[in-house]
Amino acid sequence: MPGRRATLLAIALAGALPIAGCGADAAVTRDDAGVVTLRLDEYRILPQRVRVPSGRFEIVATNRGVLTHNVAIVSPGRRPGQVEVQYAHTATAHPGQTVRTEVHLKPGKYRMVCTLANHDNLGQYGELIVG
Ligand SMILES: [Cu+2]
Repeated sequence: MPGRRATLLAIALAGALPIAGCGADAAVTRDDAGVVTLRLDEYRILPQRVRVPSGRFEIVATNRGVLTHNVAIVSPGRRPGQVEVQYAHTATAHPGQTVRTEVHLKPGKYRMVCTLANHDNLGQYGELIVG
């Protein structure tokens, strides 16, 4: 069955390719210079799932929205009233601005959130997987 072989090859190739944007799998989005580039708008952090190798990296976030936004890296498992550990955060980015912060995290799962107003509750968050 030649068709079956081609299908299996296509599946293997799809699995090997990094997926940009908010696909089902977290993409490796750190470039060779150790920079993770994010896009902010109402009310999203894109890509929504980011996977990076452990170690130091830099988050560079550009605000493409019409409101101000930022990005903070916080501990996972947020519940109402629970205090989160904040590992890093950018300055506030006005529309069109790019802000950055350096991060050095142990392997694990973290949340990326906008800490302004109730943007997190409106969906402006993502998942960061380190290691
Ligand atoms: Cu925001």
